[in-house]
Amino acid sequence: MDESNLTLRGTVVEEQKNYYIVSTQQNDFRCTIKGTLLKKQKHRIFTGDSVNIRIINDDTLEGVISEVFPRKNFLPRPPLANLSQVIFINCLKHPRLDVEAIDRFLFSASAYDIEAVIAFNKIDLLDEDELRELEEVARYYENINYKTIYTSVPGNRGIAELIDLCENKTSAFTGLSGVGKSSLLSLIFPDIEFRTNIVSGAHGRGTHTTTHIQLLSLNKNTFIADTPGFAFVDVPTVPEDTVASHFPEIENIVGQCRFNNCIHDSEPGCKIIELVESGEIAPWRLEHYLKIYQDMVKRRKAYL
Ligand SMILES: Nc1nc2c(ncn2[C@@H]2O[C@H](COP(=O)(O)OP(=O)(O)O)[C@@H](O)[C@H]2O)c(=O)[nH]1
Ligand SMILES: [Mg+2]
Ligand SMILES: [Zn+2]
Repeated sequence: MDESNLTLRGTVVEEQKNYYIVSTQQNDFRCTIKGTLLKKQKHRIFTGDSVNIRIINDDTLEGVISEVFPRKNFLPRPPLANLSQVIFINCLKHPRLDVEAIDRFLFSASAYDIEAVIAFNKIDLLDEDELRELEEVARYYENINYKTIYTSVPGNRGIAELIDLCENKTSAFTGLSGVGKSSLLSLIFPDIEFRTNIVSGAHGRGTHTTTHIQLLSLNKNTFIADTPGFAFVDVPTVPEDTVASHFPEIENIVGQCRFNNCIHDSEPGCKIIELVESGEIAPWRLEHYLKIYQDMVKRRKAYL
């Protein structure tokens, strides 16, 4: 068959065994990779990659990926390229809110250079006191410039705002198992069936059912990925002296401690410890920063 000269720009939305699905402004095409590109590119092509494809057959919607554009960012686990943002779904109850998971997520997103949003789902389960407790946590993160959003699947609360937030972007929904990722996606994509988890057991945890990574298109410019429960459980390795730069409220007062190599552990004249004592910095934030810091020291020493 003759190859046409038509080239289209598109986004890889799914990786299959022997081909990729590429979404363009016109159609989705089933694409292989151009041989010379395969040899030239040491790295693979991933879901989220921005590519040019040459149309092989406009009727059967087949093409060949002829060019891969440089990535803006890359999330390794699960592999996703060019994310505009990651939305970390949480809830206060069922499962219980885990601020350490939030802080590890925020650190990772920052280290990967991906915008982070914190969503609090299942607000229908909360009484007034619990809602106030949640708002207090949310306000802390808002004050250090993170975007937060409240949602609940029953009653469709916050769903329009969530969709708005995703418009014209590539987003990944992530979060611990059972927080409601699949349920929220079902509301956004009513025609697609998502398997939802039953939260079970004493720890209120379910098991994740998402195994295949795929970008779902809300429209030609809006893509959303569901990610398995393990996404963001591991933090990436960075030099230990850069860990603080991923904690905005610590980064913000860098240079104000007595010692310029202060790691904000127990040094005298530490401004961060002072701000924790006066209630301006949350104790759990310093604790999670230090935990990641020590982890990075340990990782570096393991390589020596
Ligand atoms: N009450 C309440 N239950 C929810 C909400 N969202 C999800 N669920 C329930 O929580 C459980 C886990 O949801 P699922 O979407 O599978 O979570 P995932 O593991 O993050 O994909 C299911 O039983 C859902 O019906 C919500 O906003 N409110
Ligand atoms: Mg799920
Ligand atoms: Zn300090």
